[in-house]
Amino acid sequence: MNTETNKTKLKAFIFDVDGTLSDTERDGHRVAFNQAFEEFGMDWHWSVETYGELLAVTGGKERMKFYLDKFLDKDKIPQGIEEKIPELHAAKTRHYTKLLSSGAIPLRPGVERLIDEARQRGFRLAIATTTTPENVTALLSHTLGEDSINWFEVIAAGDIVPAKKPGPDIYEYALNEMKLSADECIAFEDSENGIKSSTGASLCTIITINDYTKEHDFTDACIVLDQMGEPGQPFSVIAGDASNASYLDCDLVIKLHQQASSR
Ligand code: XBP
Ligand code: MG
Repeated sequence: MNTETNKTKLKAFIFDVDGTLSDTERDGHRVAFNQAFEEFGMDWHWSVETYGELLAVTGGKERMKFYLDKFLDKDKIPQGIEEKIPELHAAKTRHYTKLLSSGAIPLRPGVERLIDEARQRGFRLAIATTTTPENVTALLSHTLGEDSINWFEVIAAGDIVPAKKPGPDIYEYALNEMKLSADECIAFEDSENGIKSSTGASLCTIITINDYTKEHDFTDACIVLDQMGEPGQPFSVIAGDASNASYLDCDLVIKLHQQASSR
C-alpha cells in the first residue's frame, strides 16, 4: 500500500453489478427474460420502455410476480403461471449467461481500470447485488477473466438475503462477511433502489447513472457521475465535487470518502 492508502480509513470497495459494472439491463436481462417467455410458449414480451417500469422491483423472480400483479388484466393471467416462476427464471438465467459468454455485454468505461488500481493499492473488493450469483461469475469471467472471481472476497448476490434491494440486507451481509464497519467501505451504485440499500447500511455511495436511472433521486450520494470515465474520456459530474478530476481513480474515491466521513 502506498502512503496515501495508509492514511485513509477506507479499506474496501463494494460494487453493485447491474447498471454499475456493466449496462446489463436493456440488452442483457431484458432480452433473456423475453427468450425465456418464448421458450415457454408465452406471448409476454417486455419492451425497452416496459422493462424500465419493471425495474422498480429488483430480482428477476420478484419482477415477474410484479408484472403478473400490476401489468396484466386478471383474465389474461395464464393458469398456474405463478408456480412456474422459478422454472421460468432458471431458463432466463440460462439465456442470460449464454448471452454473456458471447461477449455481447462489456464493462462500463473505467470499471476495469479502477478495479485494477484498487487491487494494486491493496483495497479489498466485494460485490453486493440483487442478481443471481451465476450471473455475476459469468459477467466477471467473460470480461475480466476467470481469475477475477477470486479478486472479490465476498460475492453477496441473489437470494442469499431474503429482502433484496432497496433493503440494506445485502450490504450488511457483505460488511459482516468482511468484518468491516460501514465507515471503512465505499459503495458503487447506479439506481435509487441501490442507493437506498447502500445508504440504508450507512455506506458512502458513488453513483454512475445510466439511461434507466438518470431521473432517479440520488440526494444521498457522495457524488453522481455519468460514468467512471477514463483518461481521454472524461466523466460529467451531475452532482457533487470531483475536485478537477476527469475520471474516477482511487485518489478521488479516497477524497470523496474522507469528505463524507467528516460531514
Ligand atoms: C439488479 C436486478 C436484478 C436483475 C435481474 O438490481 O434488479 O434483478 O435485473 O437479475 P441491482 P435476476 O443492480 O440493484 O442489484 O433475474 O438474476 O434476479
Ligand atoms: Mg444496479
